[in-house]
Amino acid sequence: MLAIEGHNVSVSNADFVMSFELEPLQSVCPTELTCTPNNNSNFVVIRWKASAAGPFETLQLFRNNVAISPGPRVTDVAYVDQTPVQGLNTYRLETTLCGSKCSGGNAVTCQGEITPPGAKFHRGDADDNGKLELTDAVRILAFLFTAGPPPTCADAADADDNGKLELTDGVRILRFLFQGDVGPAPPGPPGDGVACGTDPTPVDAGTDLGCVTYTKC
Ligand SMILES: [Ca+2]
Ligand SMILES: [Ca+2]
Ligand SMILES: [Ca+2]
Repeated sequence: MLAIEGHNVSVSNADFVMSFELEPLQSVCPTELTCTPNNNSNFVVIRWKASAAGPFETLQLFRNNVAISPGPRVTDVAYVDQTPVQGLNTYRLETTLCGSKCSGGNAVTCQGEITPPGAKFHRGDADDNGKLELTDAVRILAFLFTAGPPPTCADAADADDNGKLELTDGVRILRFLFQGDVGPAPPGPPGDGVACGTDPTPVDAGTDLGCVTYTKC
């Protein structure tokens, strides 16, 4: 209830106008946290969007539940983690703004995976079935040209080991299968007793695509 006290008897209700203005509440938490691992150089780029309600009062980034120190500043919207662990890295961003803490279920999280070095695979087996077949070329071409699922072991799909997934990788497999041309690069394709191996052009050469999952070794 609003009461106005005074002695001016000439003032009536009509002399007062009361108006209301509603403003939408803005989230005080960061949003859109993303992690992008770089397997060539073993770092993870973490990005987020700040609150439109203003700069955070505190901001702490965690990796696998351990606070990163020194971490990003309160005004930052990105951070490069130069020392991620091999395997899965789970990042959590906790902040406070206007007295509200964005932690626990309100914190934003994301995951980035750094490929363990030295993962073994068969070159050319893009669909990870332990055989080199037409389907491997199809898997590569479908990924490149029809938005098919990516090969789980990119190094296996990189048939010519040039550090890129391209049309030439599918073509190399097809020519090997049907024309007897030179086969997939070392460690070589499955079959004929060829053993699994690691990528001979590894991380240090800057041409490693990584091999998240290869199950047939
Ligand atoms: Ca295959
Ligand atoms: Ca290639
Ligand atoms: Ca390579």
